[in-house]
Amino acid sequence: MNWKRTLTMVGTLGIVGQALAVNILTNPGFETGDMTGWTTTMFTATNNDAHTGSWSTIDFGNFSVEQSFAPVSGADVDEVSVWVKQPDRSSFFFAFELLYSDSSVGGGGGFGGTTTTTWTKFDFTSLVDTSKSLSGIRAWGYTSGGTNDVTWYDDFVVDVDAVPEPASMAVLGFGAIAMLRRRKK
Ligand SMILES: [Ca+2]
Repeated sequence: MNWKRTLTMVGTLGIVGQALAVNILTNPGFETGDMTGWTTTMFTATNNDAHTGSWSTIDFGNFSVEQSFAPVSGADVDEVSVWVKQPDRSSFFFAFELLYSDSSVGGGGGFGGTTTTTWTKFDFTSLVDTSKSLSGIRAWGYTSGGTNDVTWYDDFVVDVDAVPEPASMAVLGFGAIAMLRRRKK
């Protein structure tokens, strides 16, 4: 090991640390071909349409699909989003809930957009309460008295900062330098 190599390593680790955000959801795009990881009464996996891959989830009516996970600090959440299609409507109408470890529920419904016949991304990151721990998400279909009331979802995302974070990587880097200094003596 020499100084140049060590500094290069520290620099590389810093960049990697910043880029590491991991989707913590199980089966977020339903590519298992079933509802593995999800809790739902009426949503089913289908390969009739998908945003990416071959599979998505679909329901007819006002039912929910949810996934719970080990609580993560809201401050560490980089993105919460999903792709939606509601082809029977002229504007989107669904609810998306953020489930916290203290049993409170955030998020909301009545989202805009007029391209209901194409897959559209909705991002809920700004709704995440950074003072709480997020432990699940829940998305809803709708009922408006129509014939189908179809809601499709695909590619759910709950991106969370992976550990170690950039700050702790920097500490590790300084630790390595300190160790080298000690060795040189
Ligand atoms: Ca998919």
